[in-house]
Amino acid sequence: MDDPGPLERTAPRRHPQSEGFEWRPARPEPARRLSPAAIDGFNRDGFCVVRGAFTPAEIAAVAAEIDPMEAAHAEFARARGGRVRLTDAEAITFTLHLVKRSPVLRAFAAHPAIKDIVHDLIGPDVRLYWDQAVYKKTEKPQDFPWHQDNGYSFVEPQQYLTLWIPLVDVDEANGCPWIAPGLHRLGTLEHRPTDIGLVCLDAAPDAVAAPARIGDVVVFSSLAPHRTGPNLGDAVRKAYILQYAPDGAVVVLPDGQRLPQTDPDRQFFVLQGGR
Ligand SMILES: O=C(O)CCC(=O)C(=O)O
Repeated sequence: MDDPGPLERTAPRRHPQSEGFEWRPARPEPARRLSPAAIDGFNRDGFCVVRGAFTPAEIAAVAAEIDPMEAAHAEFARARGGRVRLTDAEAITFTLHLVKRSPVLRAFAAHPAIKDIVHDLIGPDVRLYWDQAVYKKTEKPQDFPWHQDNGYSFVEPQQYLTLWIPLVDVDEANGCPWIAPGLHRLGTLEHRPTDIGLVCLDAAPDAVAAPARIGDVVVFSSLAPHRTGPNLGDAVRKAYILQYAPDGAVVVLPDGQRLPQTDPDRQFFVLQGGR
């Protein structure tokens, strides 16, 4: 029998609000930064990797800014028994909304390379939707399981963009992202809660690893199922995650309420009329 392909084999289930979803391919005319191959790859697989978007000095400055805020967050969690929401101080920490506290990070969120990437994959009017640092510790190696970013809060339009920016070199050994290619075209999937996060797939036989070096950025759709593996290295795996949505995006609550995502302190424009 012919291989049925990734969509049928993993049998993910659609979120009820995503019935009828159709993927709108990115077709920038003209693109500012991404090659035609990167744009085709993004449309086909739900992700691409942009190499050398930032200098090592820029990433070092970002890490120096985040480190003390992450340390304070981990300490806050330890004072509460180690866990706060998804943060487990000795396994994985999620330090949120850093642009509110740091002019350096606020400026980085509108870096020229980022403006080009969001222009090419979203369009001319784009806001920062979310930012967080995710640090994976060595004490308790832990997966962060298969999920879509739109599985956490249901955003309309469902297609927004995650820039996963490594602050250290990452590979399969220290917890780089893995992506299940092609499934973004299904729209938002059903997720079930677990102790370590929401889960939309139990396995993804066609998953591809996205190793990346300092300066690179792993760019994926909010609809691309992804996970990160355990950090089996001997140093903290550090990433800064920036998410961008078209102006006008709303979070849709289960009761149908639509919440605008326009908090000026953290959901500011990075592109308006393409500039
Ligand atoms: O960086 C990680 O280890 C996981 C973070 C992630 O997948 C997310 O924040 O959506």
